[in-house]
Amino acid sequence: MNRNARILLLLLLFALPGTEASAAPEKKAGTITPVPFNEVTLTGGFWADRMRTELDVTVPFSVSQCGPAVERFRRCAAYMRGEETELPEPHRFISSDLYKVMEGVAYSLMARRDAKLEAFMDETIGLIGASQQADGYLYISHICHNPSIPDMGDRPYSLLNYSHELYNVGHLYEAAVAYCQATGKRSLLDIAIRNARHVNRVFFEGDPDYNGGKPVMQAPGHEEIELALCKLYRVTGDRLYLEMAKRFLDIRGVTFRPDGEGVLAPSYAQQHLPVAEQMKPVGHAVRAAYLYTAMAQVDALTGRNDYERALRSIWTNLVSTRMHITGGLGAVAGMEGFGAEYELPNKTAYDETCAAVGNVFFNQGMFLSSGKAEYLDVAEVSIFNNALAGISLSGDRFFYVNPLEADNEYRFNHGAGGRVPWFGCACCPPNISRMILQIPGYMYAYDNGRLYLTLYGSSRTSVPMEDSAVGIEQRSDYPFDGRVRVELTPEKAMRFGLCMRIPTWCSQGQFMPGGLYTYRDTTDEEIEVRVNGRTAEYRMENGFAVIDRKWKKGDVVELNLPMPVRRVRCDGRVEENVGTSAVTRGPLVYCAEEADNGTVQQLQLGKGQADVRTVSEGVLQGIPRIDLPGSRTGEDMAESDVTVRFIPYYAWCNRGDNQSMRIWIPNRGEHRAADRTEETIADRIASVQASSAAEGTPPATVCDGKAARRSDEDNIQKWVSRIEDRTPRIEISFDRPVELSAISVFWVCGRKVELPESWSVSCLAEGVWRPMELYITDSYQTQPDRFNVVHPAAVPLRCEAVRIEMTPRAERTVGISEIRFD
Ligand code: FUB
Ligand code: ZN
Repeated sequence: MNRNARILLLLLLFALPGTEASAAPEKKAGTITPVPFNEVTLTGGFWADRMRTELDVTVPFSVSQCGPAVERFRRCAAYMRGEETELPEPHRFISSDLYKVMEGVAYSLMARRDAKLEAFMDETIGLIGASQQADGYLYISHICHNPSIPDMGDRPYSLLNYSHELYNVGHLYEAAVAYCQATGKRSLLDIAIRNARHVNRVFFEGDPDYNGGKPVMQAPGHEEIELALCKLYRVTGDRLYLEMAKRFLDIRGVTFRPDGEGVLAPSYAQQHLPVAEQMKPVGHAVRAAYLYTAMAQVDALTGRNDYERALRSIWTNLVSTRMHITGGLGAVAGMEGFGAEYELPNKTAYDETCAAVGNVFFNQGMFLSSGKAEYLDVAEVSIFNNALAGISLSGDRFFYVNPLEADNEYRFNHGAGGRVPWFGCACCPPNISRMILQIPGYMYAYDNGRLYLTLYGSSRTSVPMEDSAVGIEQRSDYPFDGRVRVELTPEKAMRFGLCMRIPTWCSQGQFMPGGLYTYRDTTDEEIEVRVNGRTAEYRMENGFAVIDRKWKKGDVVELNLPMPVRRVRCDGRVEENVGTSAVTRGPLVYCAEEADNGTVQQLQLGKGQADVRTVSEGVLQGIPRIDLPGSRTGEDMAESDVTVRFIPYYAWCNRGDNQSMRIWIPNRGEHRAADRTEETIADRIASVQASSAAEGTPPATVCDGKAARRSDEDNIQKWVSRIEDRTPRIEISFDRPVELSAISVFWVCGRKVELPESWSVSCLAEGVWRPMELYITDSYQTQPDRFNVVHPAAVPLRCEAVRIEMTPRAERTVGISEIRFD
């Protein structure tokens, strides 16, 4: 189909374009329409570079990782045809990762046609369609009658809190909308619509084939379908989907409340209260962010304010007590979620990439329904820091976990201590990828008589204004440079308000809204606004500098947002950061990394001038780095003057793994409360016993605080089982009960010693040994050269002793260099 035919088809399909194509018949007053990302052309600078990497590397790479997920559909389709086939292994949500990759592929096709990628899409859609039941149901493990019953229930929708059935199809809807927009092909959209109608029947009307014909009326454990239904509504104009989204929101915490602990706790999946009554963020951060996004969208689309109070209260609590300076949500590992107020650890911070992406969606939704720039300020911080850190500069290595400090010991990122190509649970890579592809859609927006510049960067677009349009050509090196030049080309001279976002970071003495991160220093550099070369009058409204005038072709607006280097102080209630500073410049958070500084835990930050220069070579080429005066305290406690070099946080760990890195650096000469030596779990170990021990390998070495760097190092301190011991175990007792949130094991391998076939952990609590229930995304890994980390399902886990049981490979022993407790 040629471009014109496609455009015509799209116009017929979708009445009005929004961030996705939009046909919303009604809008809440004040609701703002974004210019869709496929109508904004990136013309250079930061985002054009990232987009190139996306299209050249990330999208094809992600497709190459989808083999197992596609294969499951191939087998399911064969099963549906009644062919003899090996059944797909049960998996709760690997299909959703594939759908997210497909969504990204669709966006990439809007930017650049690619016959190979389109063929991948069409073939995969064929398999998905052939896997779907005639009634619209789509979840491989139940269709193939081989569910893992503890995870999925014994029949469809019987374990909704855990199965992810509706989470998967939510991502399917998003992919379907995107592919139809990209190509005009309805194949995936038809599958999605068939499924959505089926879900409506089963959940809200009653279908004789499900739940004995009674409407299920239960909200899913992992939100996603709600926001996806909003999308489906926007593109089809069919109000049913909006009504479904609202019903799923309104039954949440009402018709069903789990009463367990950990992942089954009522608050874990935001089911503790009706959503309109939830005033603080709780539970799993990705779920929460998707929920809040959907609430903002449903309010906007229904023209109601049902959730406004809750959302404002949740948002305020987030930004003032529970958000890392990187825009990260879900500080607590193990539960992947929100901890207590001001519980914002650095090294053990979880801050899942998906949660940062969800934070962007949520804040974008809040801006669109309120017109307030402060939401974009948070979205921007989240994009440029936590979210972008989730993907390597090369575009094919990823972080799931985004700590604010790394040393060579704590192996964050699910035990890797660095970036990895993909994950067993691969929610994050396609999430950050699809977000980057949509970035142009965050740049411009409009409503009656107003044109908003929301995220700066070199780009070109045309914005509908009244009954005509305004062409815009923007040039800017943002976020590296705060100068923005905009040339307007209205079709005819017309009056409207040009609204330019003035970010919190350059206008309010703090880095972002909420008061958690205030500047230590002041600056007298001022924001400048010029029109056609002359200083212009503007008024501030909702965080935007508004210039109201009659605009004509060729008018040029220049905005200068000064970007001095700023030192940031964290609210004193975040204990770890007392006596430290972070360094920011514009919306970017900077960090010190080992590649430039040696071990960064030895550094202190001094006072004095910053030197900002653009890196001229290597992988960081083109990125401004910052040098600041500081000192190093060596192992002998002697202090020497040094220059501390900082790079943007998003760019860390691109020069080798296992780098030490730090955002919050102790201030030189200041006493740090957090430096007090606190008792650790390791200090409470009373005994270490093993079922056997090879000569010269005493069990106690596994808790001596010294881990090997490589599993096959010959002369490391280790414990090794004896060959005749076929059920080796090691038991660690504590002098009094401890609270565990993670257990990490560093395996040894060598000549006779091999990584175990399998292993497991049991805990002694109140005198009873029980197998430790693992957190959902965890499994007992046996990776060499790194800590293999497992988290209990409910954290913290209180216990008196821990037992690790291992199954050695045939004719081999097992060995451990170190076991660590957090
Ligand atoms: O449960 C699906 C996804 O896996 C979540 O969004 C992530 O946090 C991870 O738990
Ligand atoms: Zn994720």
